[in-house]
Amino acid sequence: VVFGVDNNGDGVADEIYAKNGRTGEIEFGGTNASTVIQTALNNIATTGGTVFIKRGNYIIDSKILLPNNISEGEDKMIQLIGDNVIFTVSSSLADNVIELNAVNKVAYHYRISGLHIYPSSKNSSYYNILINNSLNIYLDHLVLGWQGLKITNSALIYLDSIYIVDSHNEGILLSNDEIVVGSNIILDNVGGYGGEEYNGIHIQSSNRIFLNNFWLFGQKDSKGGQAYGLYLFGVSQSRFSNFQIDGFKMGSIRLTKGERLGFSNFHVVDSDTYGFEIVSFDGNISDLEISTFSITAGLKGIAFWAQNGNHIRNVIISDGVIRDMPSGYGITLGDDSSSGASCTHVIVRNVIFDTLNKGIEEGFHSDYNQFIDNQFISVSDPIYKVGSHTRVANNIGYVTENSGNAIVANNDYIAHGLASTPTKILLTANSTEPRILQVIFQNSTHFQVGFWNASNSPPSPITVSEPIFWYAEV
Ligand SMILES: [Ca+2]
Repeated sequence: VVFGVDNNGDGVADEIYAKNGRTGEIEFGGTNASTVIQTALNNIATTGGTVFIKRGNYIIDSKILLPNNISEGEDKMIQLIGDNVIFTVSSSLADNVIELNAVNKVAYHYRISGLHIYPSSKNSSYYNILINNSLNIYLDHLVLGWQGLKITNSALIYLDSIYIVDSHNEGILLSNDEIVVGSNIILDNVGGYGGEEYNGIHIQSSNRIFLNNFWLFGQKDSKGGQAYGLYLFGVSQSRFSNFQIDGFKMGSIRLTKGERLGFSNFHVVDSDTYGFEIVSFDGNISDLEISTFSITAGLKGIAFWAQNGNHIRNVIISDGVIRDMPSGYGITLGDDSSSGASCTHVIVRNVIFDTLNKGIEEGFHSDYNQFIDNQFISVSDPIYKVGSHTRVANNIGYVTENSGNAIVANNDYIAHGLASTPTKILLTANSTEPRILQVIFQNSTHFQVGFWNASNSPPSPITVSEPIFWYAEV
C-alpha cells in the first residue's frame, strides 16, 4: 500500500511511504513517488501481488516500468491499482509514463486501474501507457490526458471505462495485437491536439478486435480531430458496435485492408470528407457488414475505392440513413482501373438517402451488386449503374418497375414513370377479339404502342381506344 503525506497543503504528496499490506509495517519511503512505486513493484516482480496507491496527487518524474520478468502462471498477477490517484507527470520525463515491455509473451497477467495520468510534456512521441509483447492485460478506470494508450505485439487485452482527453498523438494505438475486448471508452478531443495528424483509434495488423460502446470526439475545428476517428489498416475478424464518431477532418472511419468485419449501431457526423472510406490501398477487403447506422454532414457517405489490383467484395450495407450532403454522394463504388481492382457483391438495402447530389454510383469495375429496397429523397441522381449484372429493384424515388391499365388506340403513348428507358415492356389487350399489341418506340419517359385488329386481313389499326394492361421495367 503506497500512500503520501502532503506537508505544505498544496495537494501534492511530499513524503511517500510503502506499507506492507499483510503486516501493516511501513517498509520504505522517500520524497520521490516514482521511486517508491517502482520499488514496490519490483518487490512483487516474481511473486505477483498488488501495489495499491491511496488517493492523492503524486509527482511522477521517471518512467514506471512494470516488471517484465514475472514468472509464469496466472496466479502471479501483478496489479497497479489507484484509489482515484492522480499522476502529475513532470515535464522532465521525456518517455512513456507507464511501460510494460515483456521479455517473452508468456502468461503475463497485469491489471492497471484507477489512475489519472497527466504528463506535462504533452509529447506526441510518448504514450501514457505503453504495453508491448504481453498477454492478459486488464486496463480499466483510467483517465489519460495529453497522451494516449499504445499496445503492440500483445494478446488478450481487456479495456474498460477508459477516458482519454486532449491527446497529442493517437488516442489508442493497437498494432500487431490479437483479441482485444474493449468497452465504455470515451475519447474526447483526440487526434492531434497539437495540430499534428493523428487518429482517434488507430488499429493496424491486428485480429479479433471487439470494441463496443465507444465515443470518439475530434473537435476538428478546434485543435483535435486532425485525421480519422477510427483508422483500420489490416484488421480482420473484428466487430465495432454502439459507437459515435464526431468531428474528424479526414473522415470518420477509414479501412484500407481487412476481412470479416462488422460495424453496427453507429452514428458518424461532421467530417470534412468521408463518413466511411473503404479503400483497398494496402490489400483486399472483403466480408463487411455495415448495419443500423446514420451518416451525416460530410462529402461522401460511404466511399469505396478499389486500388492497386485489390478488390473490395462481399459487403452488406443495410438499415441506415445517409443524409444532408447537398453536394455529396451517398455511396460511391470506385476503382483505379487497375486489373483486379473491383467493387463487387455489394448489397445496399433499406437505406434512406436524403438530400444528396448522387445516391449510389457504380464505378468502372463495379458489377454483381444489388441496390434494393432503398429510398431516395431529394437526391438529384439516385442511382448511376454500370455493372451489367447489377440488380436495382424496388426502390422508392428511383422507380425500376411499374405497371398500369390504359385505354389506347394504335400509336398512342403511355408514360411509364420509370427512372430510365425500360428494357422490358409487357402488353396485354383486354379484348376477347384477336389483337396484335406491341411496343413500337420507347424512351426515358414514354413508350408507344402499336395496336391492331387481327380479325381483319391485313390487320387494321385500332382507332377506337380499348383497355390494355402494361408492365415495364428498367
Ligand atoms: Ca505538498
